[in-house]
Amino acid sequence: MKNFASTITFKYVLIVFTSILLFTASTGILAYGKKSAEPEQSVYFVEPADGATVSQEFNVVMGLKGMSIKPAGEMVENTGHHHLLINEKPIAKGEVVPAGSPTHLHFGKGQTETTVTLEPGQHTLMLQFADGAHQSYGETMRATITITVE
Ligand SMILES: [Cu+2]
Repeated sequence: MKNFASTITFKYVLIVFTSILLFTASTGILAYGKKSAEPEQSVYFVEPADGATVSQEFNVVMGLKGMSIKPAGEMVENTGHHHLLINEKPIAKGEVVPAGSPTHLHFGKGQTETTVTLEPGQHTLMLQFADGAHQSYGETMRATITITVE
């Protein structure tokens, strides 16, 4: 009788334990899936890669997801153009990306590629997408990398 009872108890504990394990695992997988989901709208560097070492003259290829490119001047929702900020601070959402600055490059014609020449050393490159009036879309449409120029 004692053995029978302990067998039942053991089975019960096993079932409860397995259930908890499965539940934890499934919620864990769900939470992980949510966390790793990429934002629907973003900009990114196709080239160069973060941490890359490049020669003084190098190509920059700008990627865009979830919005479309439109030359500057026209204000259409979810459209805009790229900006490349070299060793600059981020531009807050709604603020205008400065014009006529050698470190704030506008791609107002809708370009997605450019060639940059920099002095040797470490540099920060920041992509900032902005609307037809050059107003920053803020952090969600920004990407930053660090490169070494040799
Ligand atoms: Cu602009």
